[in-house]
Amino acid sequence: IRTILTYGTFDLLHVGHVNLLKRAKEMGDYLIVGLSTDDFNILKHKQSFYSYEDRKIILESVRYVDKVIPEISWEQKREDILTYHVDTFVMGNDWKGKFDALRSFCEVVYLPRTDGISSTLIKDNLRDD
Ligand code: C2G
Repeated sequence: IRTILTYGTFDLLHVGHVNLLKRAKEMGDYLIVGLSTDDFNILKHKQSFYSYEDRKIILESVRYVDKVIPEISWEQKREDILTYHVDTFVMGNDWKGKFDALRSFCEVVYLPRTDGISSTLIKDNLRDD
């Protein structure tokens, strides 16, 4: 079976995330998501609204997702690819080129982002001030 791997914070799950997960799953049979922990979010200078536990529960409810693992460092991708025998590593194209070094371990694919939606946009528009 073809195993696909992707990473992200996936906060305030929205259609941009779902489109990415859907297209990633369509590239194989089994989709693993490396979900950024709250601590790793700090390293990414990101603050998520939902905790890791809640983001994990929400992600595991998505029909395209088969397994969720914690993303705790920038360096774990290589070992995750080897551990899970990953065939294809997928990210949105805001990361285009950033993970090309992984091409020696598996296929690397950058998919177009979904325009007009982001967790930040949602948060900014919900603010009532
Ligand atoms: N995404 C998308 N369209 C959007 C928003 C997000 O396709 N409108 C994609 C991103 O490109 C990414 C995935 O959805 O592939 C998850 O988005 P984030 O949670 O913002 O991921 P990010 O914080 O970029 O984490 O080690 C990699 C990092 O953990 C990536």
